[in-house]
This record gives sequence, C-alpha cells and structure tokens, in this order.
Amino acid sequence: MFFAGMLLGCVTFLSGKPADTNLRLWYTQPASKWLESLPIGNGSLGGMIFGGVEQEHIQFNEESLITGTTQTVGNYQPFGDVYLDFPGLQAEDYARELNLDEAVHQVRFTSNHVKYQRDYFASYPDKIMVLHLNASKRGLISGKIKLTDAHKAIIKISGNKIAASGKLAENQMEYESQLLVLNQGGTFISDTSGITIKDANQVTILLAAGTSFLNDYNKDFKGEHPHNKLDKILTDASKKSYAQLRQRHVADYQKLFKRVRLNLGKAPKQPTFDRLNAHKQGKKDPALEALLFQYGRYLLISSSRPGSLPANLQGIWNNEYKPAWYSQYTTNINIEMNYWPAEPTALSECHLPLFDWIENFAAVQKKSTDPKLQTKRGWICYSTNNILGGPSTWGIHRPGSAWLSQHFWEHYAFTGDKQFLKTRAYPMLKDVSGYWEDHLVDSKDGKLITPDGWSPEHGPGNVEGDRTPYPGVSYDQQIVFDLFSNCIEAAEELGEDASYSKERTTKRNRLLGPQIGKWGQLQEWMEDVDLQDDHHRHNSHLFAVHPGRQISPLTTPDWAKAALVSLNARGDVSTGWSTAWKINLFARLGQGNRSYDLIRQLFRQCIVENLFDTHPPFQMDGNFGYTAGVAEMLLQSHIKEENHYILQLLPALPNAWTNGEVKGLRARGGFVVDMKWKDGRLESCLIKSLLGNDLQLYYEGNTKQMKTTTGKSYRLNSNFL
Ligand code: FUC
Repeated sequence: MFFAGMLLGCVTFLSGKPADTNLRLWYTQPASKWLESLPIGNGSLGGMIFGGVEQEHIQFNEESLITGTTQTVGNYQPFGDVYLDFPGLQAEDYARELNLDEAVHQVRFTSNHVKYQRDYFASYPDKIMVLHLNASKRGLISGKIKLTDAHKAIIKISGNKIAASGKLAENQMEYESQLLVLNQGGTFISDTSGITIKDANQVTILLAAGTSFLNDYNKDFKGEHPHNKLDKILTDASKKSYAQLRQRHVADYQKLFKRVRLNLGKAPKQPTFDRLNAHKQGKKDPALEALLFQYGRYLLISSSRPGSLPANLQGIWNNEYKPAWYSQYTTNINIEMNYWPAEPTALSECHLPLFDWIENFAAVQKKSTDPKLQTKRGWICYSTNNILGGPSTWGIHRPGSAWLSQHFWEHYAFTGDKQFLKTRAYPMLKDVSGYWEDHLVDSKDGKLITPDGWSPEHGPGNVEGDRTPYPGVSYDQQIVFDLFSNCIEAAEELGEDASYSKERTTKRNRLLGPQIGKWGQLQEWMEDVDLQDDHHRHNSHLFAVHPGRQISPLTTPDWAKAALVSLNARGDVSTGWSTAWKINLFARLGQGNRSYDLIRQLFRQCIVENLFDTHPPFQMDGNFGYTAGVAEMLLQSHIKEENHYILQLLPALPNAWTNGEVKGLRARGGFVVDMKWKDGRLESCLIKSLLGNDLQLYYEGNTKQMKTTTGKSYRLNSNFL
C-alpha cells in the first residue's frame, strides 16, 4: 500500500456553483449513449464524458490514431476508455454540465448527505486531460480507476500509474496512453485490474496519449515512440497543483473564447435537453441559438490548436472503428466548413493547423505516382483524404486544392499577416493557379472552361454520385474564379508579379461566368438542364455566393436573384452541414428570415442531445457551419471596393432576434466589431481598427466611408449614416 508522494496543495474546490446559464449545457441524468455524453478537448486529446455516478466513463481519442497510410485512407480510431467505479453511491440532486465559459465539465450530486463534485478538462498548455474528484466531507472518496485500450495494447500498472502501449496492425503506428492517479488523503493500492483508492479527500487523475505519427511530410510522418514524451508530460503536470492546472487551462482557453460574446436573450432555467425538445416543437429560445453558436467556437478551440492536426469530420471525437466516411478530411465541403467560423469569430489561431496539413498534403499529392494525380504545375487531390495525405480513391476532386487554398487568402484578409501572405499564402495560391492555367480549355464561344468538371456530388438529372466529367460545370468555374481573384489580390498586396497577374486577370475575365437559366435559376451545369425538383444536399453551384464572393446582392444583383431562386428550389430539408451551408447562403443573399427558417430546421432535424449536429450519424462540420452562419447573419465583409472592405452591419438579422448584442466579431481588413440592436434596428456599433485600413460601412442601403488609425476605436450610434 502506498501514499501518493507529490501533491496537489490543499485546494478545496467544491463550489457547486452552476455556470452562467447562457453558456452551459446542462443535464439532469448521466448520458445513456455516446451522443448524450459531452465533449472536452485540447486540440489533440479529446474525451466524451458520460457523467455516471457509480461508474463514470470517459471515452477518449487522440487526433493521430488512424489505420491509414499515404496510400490508403484508413479510419480514424477510438483510443481507449477511463472507468471510475464508485459502487454504492446514490445520486440525489444530480447535474452534469459543460461550462463553455471555462471549458470545464462538471458532475455534481449528493449521496448520503455528502456532496460530490467531479471536474474534468483537457488542457492545451499542459497537454493532458485532468479529472478531479472531490467531496464535501474528508475521507469519502473510495473507488477503482481503470484504463482500457480500444485495440490490443499491453497494459502495465505500477504504483499510481497505468500505461497502455501498442501498435496498430494495419500501419504499424505505435501508440500509448498513460494515466496517473494523485490522491490527497487516504491510500491507494494497484493490481492488474486498476488502481483502488480508499478514503481519499480528493483525487486528481491525469491522462495523456500519443502516437508515433509526426506531422511532417519531410520525415515521412514518422516520429518517435510516444512513451518518453508522455512520461515527461505527466511528470511536468504532476508537479503542478490541481488549482494551477485548472487556472492555466482556463486562462489559456478564455484568451480565445472570451473574444466573442453573443446575447440574444436570457436562457430559461431548464435543462438543455428540455430546451432542445421545446425548440424542436417550435418554442422560441434565442438563447439556445446563441448557445449553439458559442458551442461551435468551443468545439473548434477544443479540436484545433496550433501544432495539432485540423479538426476532422467528427472534430476529434469518435468511438467507432469504422466511422462514417472514415472520420477524416473530405475536401468538397466538409473540411473547409470546419474552418468557416475560425476568422469571423476571432479564432484565427485555430485556423493554423489547416495550413500545416494542406502544405504536407500538397507535398504528398505532388509526389504521388497515381496517374490521376499527375499535373504539370500545382496539384490536385481526391475527395477524401487522411492526416498523411492518403486518399480514398472514390473520386478525383480537381478543384479541391483551389478551395483549400482559399483559406490561406482568408487568413490574410482577416489578419493582414504579410509574412504569412508572402511565405505561405501566395506560394500556395500561385502554385494551384498554375494547375488551372494549364488545365482550362477554350469553349466554342471563346470562354475558358474546365473540360472535365463535377458538381459534387451528383450529375445532371440529379443522379447521386454520378462522376461523369462535364465541361464548364459552375462549381469548377466559380472556384477557379475565386482562386484567380485571391491570387491576383495577393500579388498586388505583395507588390509582386505584376505582369503575371495581368495575364491571370485576363484569363479570369475570360472564364465562363455564372449563367441564368430558363426558370430563373443560377445554372449548375454549362447547359440549361437544372431540374426544379433537384433537392441534392450539396449547393455546389452556389459557391460563388458563399464561401466565394463572386456573387452578391450589392455587386451582381441579377446573379444574386438567380442564386436565390436556385437556393429556394433546393428545399429546406437536408442533412446537417447542408442545412448549415444554407444558413450562410441565405445570409449572404440578405435573407435573414430565410436563414432563420434554416436555423429552426437545423435544430428540428439535425441537433441531437449533446448538441452535436448530425449528418447521420454525426458530423461536426454542421456545428461549425452553423456558427459561421450566425456570424454571417450579423456581419459580412467579403466585398472589397478599391482599397477597402465593405462592412455590412446586421445584413441578415431575422425578425426572431428582435433585440440583441454581439461583441468581438472580426471583419476582413482587420476590424473588431461590436453591435447592439433594438426592435430589429441597429442601435450602436463600436469598431476597433487593428490595422489602420480604410473601410466602408453598409447598413440597410446606406453607406459611410471611414479612414481609421491602427489601435483606435470608433463608436457610432444609429444616426451615423
Ligand atoms: C461528402 C458528402 C457526404 C458526407 C461526406 C463526408 O461526400 O456528400 O454527404 O458529408 O462528404
């Protein structure tokens, strides 16, 4: 029998205080299935918490555990489970909640007149998951702690540590998880089945996990066995008190999360599940809509941090060996949608993992011997790919590289980071543009067209999955237009390649542009063959509205009108990410009430118990797309005129959000925007200029030009126009 040596200081943390009702997911029962459990994550390590009383269950993942290689896609894998057994506890006054303000999950209950509180979080600065068990009376925490592995790891238990170490059969990837138990008061004893705690006052459990994957193409993605790294992570963390670990985590998280606030009204004091059901049945609860907005930000912070891999189809949370679409990266909407909220909702740092992955990914595609991937300049890819750039060869997705490179431009447009533009964004945009310059052909009318396009994921006549190549498909044409535009602007910003940009501008102007068809629609195909009853989930031919910027009611009203006809014809009923995309599209078309219809639809059909968004079974892109959509409804800045962006204030405010306030949204050109509205009208707005750029404000058809100074804030009331 041992007494744990190090420890924890004598912090007693048993506040029992519920979090701000507007920022918590709150339940009165433990989760009975995975989609009721609640997520925590530090960018790389994720946990789903069930909140059981007699048995707590935390299913965990680490971002890089996949069965794939650079040749085949494989599947993202579950990693393991932590079980905490406390036989005999009986819960009264049970609550479990995820507090988005601090990124801490808490379970509270009373058993036999003793109050118990368990706090869990995943810390980015300390690279670990922390589980803290506490009770209102000393010496009352007794139970067993077990770590299991989802594959065939060898589990070793020695003293207060459990380590599970293994190798995946499919690709020889080495992996390990380590768990350390630190008890304050009481004793512990370990045997082959776990670590048993007796009569402790508090217990802190630290969990770390890793693999031999290295996020570096130049090293063939192969790194060292994770054992030594994990040892060090746990040793370093165990030198800190629980209070320090928690404080470091909350400070790190809040630096990002607190940048944006959204107030659409006060939350009713009802458990989240009841609110969700009431909402599904038509009850008004704008605060729940604001909560889902912030949840998307929480999920992005928790699944994508500098140095991590990008969030995959399920963020980092997965309990299946064969998850839907491999739970990896799909380039014809899904991975891009994951990152739509990053810049507008002030999480620019969370965008960075995407760029690291794209650069590695590009290198793998360029080196591939697959005949379908051969290019003279630039690179192309398949639809679905893994963390090592390995594809599922279901279908070539030619404009995938162009769509991905849009994100490099957007990062610059919001941050003004010239170094990033010069060393990473422009080289990527120029490289991919080269591919299209080589690939485009002349149509019989002298337009430049893609000879072998595809409108994900169907063919004319709405044939699902039809991969027949067609010339001049709108999706390809619009993405190439966007790519060339971004490339030309990037060169201008850098003062480079003037004559090359001139040629590229000529080419861009020769591209076959959007066409209006016989029923007033924006054509999906070069020929006017769109079906009015085509309800396909992809809105590929509306890329130019969002996330592109070729079509807008401000600059191209006829095309915008046709886009609206097409969007309405697509119908409102679809899957998670499709519905989220429509929120963004209607917002860009200035149709706030239609965006709101889709918000109701998303809640009704796609949001499940833990507020994950389904594309049955579950895909996180819909959560991210929703958050981006709400931001688009409140502020848009994608239109540029001469040297300045136009900041459209409340461009798609729905009637349902009569009064409200948002703080900290970001606009292209480097602006932080706060707005308050009352009775559906903008009341005041505060704009902070981060880069000293000029801007134009736009509100309900009126405009105002402004020069700004770096670091200065400008307060405007409703008479500003
Ligand atoms: C695209 C979509 C599917 C799914 C998959 C991950 O292929 O068409 O619906 O979302 O990505």
